[in-house]
Amino acid sequence: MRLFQKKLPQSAQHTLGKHTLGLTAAGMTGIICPVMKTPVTVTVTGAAGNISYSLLFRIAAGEMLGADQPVILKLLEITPCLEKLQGVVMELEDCAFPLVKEIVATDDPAVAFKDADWCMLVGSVPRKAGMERKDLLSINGKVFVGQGKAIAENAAPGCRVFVVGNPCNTNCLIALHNATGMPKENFFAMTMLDEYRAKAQLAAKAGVAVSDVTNMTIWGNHSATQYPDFTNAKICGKPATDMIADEEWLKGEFIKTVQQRGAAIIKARGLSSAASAANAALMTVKNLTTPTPEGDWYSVCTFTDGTKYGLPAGIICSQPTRTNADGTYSIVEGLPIDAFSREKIDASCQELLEERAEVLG
Ligand code: NAX
Repeated sequence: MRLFQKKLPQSAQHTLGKHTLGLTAAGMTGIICPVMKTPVTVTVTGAAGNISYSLLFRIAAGEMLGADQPVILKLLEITPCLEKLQGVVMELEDCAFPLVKEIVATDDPAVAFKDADWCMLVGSVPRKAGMERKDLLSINGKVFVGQGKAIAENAAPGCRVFVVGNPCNTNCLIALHNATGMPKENFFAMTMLDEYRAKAQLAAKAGVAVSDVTNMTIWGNHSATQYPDFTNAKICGKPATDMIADEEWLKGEFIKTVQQRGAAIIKARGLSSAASAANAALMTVKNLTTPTPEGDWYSVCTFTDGTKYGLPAGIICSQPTRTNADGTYSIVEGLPIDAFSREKIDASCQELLEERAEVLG
């Protein structure tokens, strides 16, 4: 195990704290520095990868947990990538982010997850040519078994786990099953990028700003079977289907574009989505920690109990979600599901059940 750790000296922390609060000359003017919040520990896996190269700097800048929230960053990588990770740590240091109180970089999950409040599981082994989906599930399954156990054994009470690394729904389910003693409600997987992709497509088609598109649900799996639900989406507060009369486009090209957007980006860029994925990861945590505006919701994958929308129990499935004033979250209930939507949602859930069957045991 190799580990490098940078803890800012007390005096530096003090100075940085004053910068955060905009009190640069407090000592000279006699202004008393307000007490800083207790740092939140954020663990990020796959920390030397593409998504993390955007994600870490935005967390450090306060864009995820707030501009007044200090953070301790714990970064996990596999041993061959530790040198690359050291370079990322050096760049983080060179940003002199006032909110960053400590950076730990390691290849030991027990060290990385120690006292973690948020575990952002970005790292996973990518699918290579000739690899079947079940091969990928099996390789990553082992990673998420180990990480689930290490989180349960080391993380802070109430820690929340958010999986980005693909296949993220099933990786999340594996971590959840191995994190003995942790509440199932504390496990999430990402479909926020798909939600944003869907909103952008609807906005472009309707000729409105993307912020005018609300109530967008991604149902099911973060895969090509996901269903972006235009039937319950709104544009400028009205049903999207009233604002976009082209039903053929909604049922065809729209869904396909959202489902295939990741592949289209790989084709165009030669690399998979990174900055947009980091943005979506950041916004998911922000949504989960901030009360949701009245009347709206967001998409995130959570553990199903089998009582809502006919979704099978025991999978990690994307659903319309709201964060309550007390910090808990609820699934939005009572949305109408027409026959077209039913078929799409069931197909994606079926895929999740198949993935679960493949990794059982
Ligand atoms: P990269 O390959 O650039 O980085 C992944 C990093 O994870 C590598 O540095 C690797 O060394 C590290 N890693 C592998 N196994 C690890 C382990 N056991 N512990 C710690 N680190 C480990 O991929 P990147 O572009 O950053 O994408 C990361 C993951 O996000 C991929 O699985 C990707 O498929 C997934 N995505 C998920 C999305 C979503 O919406 N849920 C969208 C974007 C992205 O495709």
